[in-house]
Amino acid sequence: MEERIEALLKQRFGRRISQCTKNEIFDVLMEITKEEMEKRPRIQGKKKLYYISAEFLIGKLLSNNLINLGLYEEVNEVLKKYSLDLAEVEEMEMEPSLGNGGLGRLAACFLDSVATLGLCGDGVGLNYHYGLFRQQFVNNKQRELKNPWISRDSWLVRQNVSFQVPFKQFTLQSVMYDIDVPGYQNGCNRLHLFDLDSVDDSIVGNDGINFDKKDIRRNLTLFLYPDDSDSQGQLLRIYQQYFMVSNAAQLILKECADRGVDLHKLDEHVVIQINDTHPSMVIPELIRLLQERGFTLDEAIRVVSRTCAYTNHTILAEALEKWPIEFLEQSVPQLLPIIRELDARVREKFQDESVYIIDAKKRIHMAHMDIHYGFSVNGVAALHTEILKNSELKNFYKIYPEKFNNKTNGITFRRWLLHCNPELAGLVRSLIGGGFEKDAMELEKLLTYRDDQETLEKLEKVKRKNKKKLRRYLYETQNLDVDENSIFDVQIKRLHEYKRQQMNALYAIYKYKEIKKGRKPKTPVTLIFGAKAAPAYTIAKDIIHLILCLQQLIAQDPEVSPWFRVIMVENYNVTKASKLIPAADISEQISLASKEASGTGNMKFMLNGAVTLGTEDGANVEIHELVGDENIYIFGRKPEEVIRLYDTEGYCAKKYYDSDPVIRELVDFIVSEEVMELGDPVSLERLHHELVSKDWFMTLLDLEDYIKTKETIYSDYEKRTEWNRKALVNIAKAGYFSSDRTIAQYNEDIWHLS
Ligand code: B1H
Repeated sequence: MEERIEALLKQRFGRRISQCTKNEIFDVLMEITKEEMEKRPRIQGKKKLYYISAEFLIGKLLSNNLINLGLYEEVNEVLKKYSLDLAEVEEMEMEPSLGNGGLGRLAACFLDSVATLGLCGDGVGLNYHYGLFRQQFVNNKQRELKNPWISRDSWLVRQNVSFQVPFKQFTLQSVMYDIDVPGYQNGCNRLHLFDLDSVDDSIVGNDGINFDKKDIRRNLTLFLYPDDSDSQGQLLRIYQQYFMVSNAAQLILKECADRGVDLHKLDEHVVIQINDTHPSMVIPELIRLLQERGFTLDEAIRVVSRTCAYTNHTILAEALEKWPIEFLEQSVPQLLPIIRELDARVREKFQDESVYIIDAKKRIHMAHMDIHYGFSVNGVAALHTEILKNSELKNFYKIYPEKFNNKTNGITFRRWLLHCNPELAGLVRSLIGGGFEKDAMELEKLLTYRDDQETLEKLEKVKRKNKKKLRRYLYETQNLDVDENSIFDVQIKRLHEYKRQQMNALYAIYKYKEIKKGRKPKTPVTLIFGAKAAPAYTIAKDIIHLILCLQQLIAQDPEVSPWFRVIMVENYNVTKASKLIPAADISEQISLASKEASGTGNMKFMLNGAVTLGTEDGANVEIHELVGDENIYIFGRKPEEVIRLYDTEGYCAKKYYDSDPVIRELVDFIVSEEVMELGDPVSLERLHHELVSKDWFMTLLDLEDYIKTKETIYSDYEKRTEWNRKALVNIAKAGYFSSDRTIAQYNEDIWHLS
């Protein structure tokens, strides 16, 4: 390895390792990694999975690829010899932020596990030139900057594959780029990202994220969509989605032709997983392409319906795509006769408007098309799937009970343990051997150490080291000064009202006031946030503004800051997650029960020995069942109660505000002189008004219980041995949340790949 690195550096830069910059070393390591992946066998199989997704939040790849190829240690040793640190070299990589959050990151974890299990399956998506915006804080507000990631060398390899994609006004010619996906100690699959040569990065201003959304040829793959809040954006989104699925469908048919597959038996050779409704147009598009190849409509519908499976990721109405027919008429009219026919067949069979594909307002319900014309519908956590069956999609469940199934989400332990927390991985290995690296369930062996004082102390030491590391990182990157001896209480995820960062902010106000009254915590607390808000989501941005104002208020107050700090990490992304999670003591999972389909951050924290403070929501329910009451802190209204409150319009925020003086004091502090002085009165007033008069996600309902539970958790932290045991049990029970388990279940129940 040393010779190989030396030789390449010499050839490319004419220098020795000791004389090279980290950038140059990164370039060469990327090249070696690419060569190695090239040598790995492509995973083959009679049947192949195509996982189509508008998002693949892959994050930085160098270290993960090295780990999966079994080269990480070797490379690390070579660099160490020259006093270089692989962790610093990997910082040189641009982060591909090709996803918004959990849904995109899940797709990336799944690709890792599909390859690791040796299953033949590729990802298909779009090659966005700019990832999700880069977030900057200016005057305690979020500012959005463009976020390029394709620079110098990249993992993308341009392929000789190109398709004609027909739109109403023009036909576009695509080009395919591939990123290799190496399995852990296994062969490679691929991620195919489609693009256009005509896309023009320069139409975006230097820092801005605004551009002419009508110029499709030049902007089709420029941006990942951070939301779909304006209708011009929506039309562009339809162009993106059709471009994605038409390419996917043509790729599938081309690969079938190459393999000599009889298309009448497509379902024996291909399975398509539709990741949320963003790729749903693949159904009518495949039908259309099969008709072009001589299929009757009946034949085409039959075989496509046996090939496509749909995953639902949310019950939030605003995220369930319903496209106005006229949008498709303007962009992809060729699909409309097919969609109309699909709808007509539904109407013929079922006299129930709620299951129609086209509704009375002439909107196409993408999920409805998936359910009628796919063979599988899955939710992403047990509770979520039950809610789909019993309320959101209950009329579909009545028709097709056999299609519904649950696949609780998972995470790849290669990235979220081995790579992000080498200290912990090392400790675990020394205790139970390396078997857990292939079979995550072996982590349960840790339970034999639950009463072993020495092990519990070692665990605490690992956490301390990780906190120290994070402290240094936050100081170097954001000039933030955190107390490494404090409790790290962390909430990192997209900013959304249903996730209730505002409730955590109200707790911060409570704590601030307590300390002002002289009631100091035994151990200081650092409350850490990280979150991006969709640029057009006003209230979400107001919440960020409040948190940043509180951060400043407390930092400036010498009576409070030694005991309590609020910190908001700028530009939260996959890289930052991998540094924050290993250092966390408390994992905040406080969504309004029934609203978070699954969550996957909750699993990452658990695996790294943080204790969950959460509602009975999403996968928290399953975490609770696994670790038991003693090892988790559950609070708040249960999902059934919340659903009932929505059904009966039984929640009124104003009542809580008026009748409870504690709640009123905390909420009113948002518009107090102290805070208004630091911030923008318009934004703070708007947030205050929202909480008092609307509060769609019932913050005030759970606030009291939340505060009480948080006080309990902080005081329990003082009992060090018991706390460390909770951490140990959480790690030991995390094996279930390996995405290897999730993918094995997808394969067993849905895909049936050999
Ligand atoms: C999830 C989304 C999502 N559910 C629309 N839905 C988007 C919807 O750009 N858009 O229009 C983007 C994303 N994301 C998340 O999926 C759930 O909220 C999480 O609970 C879940 O863990 C994750 C993975 O299943």
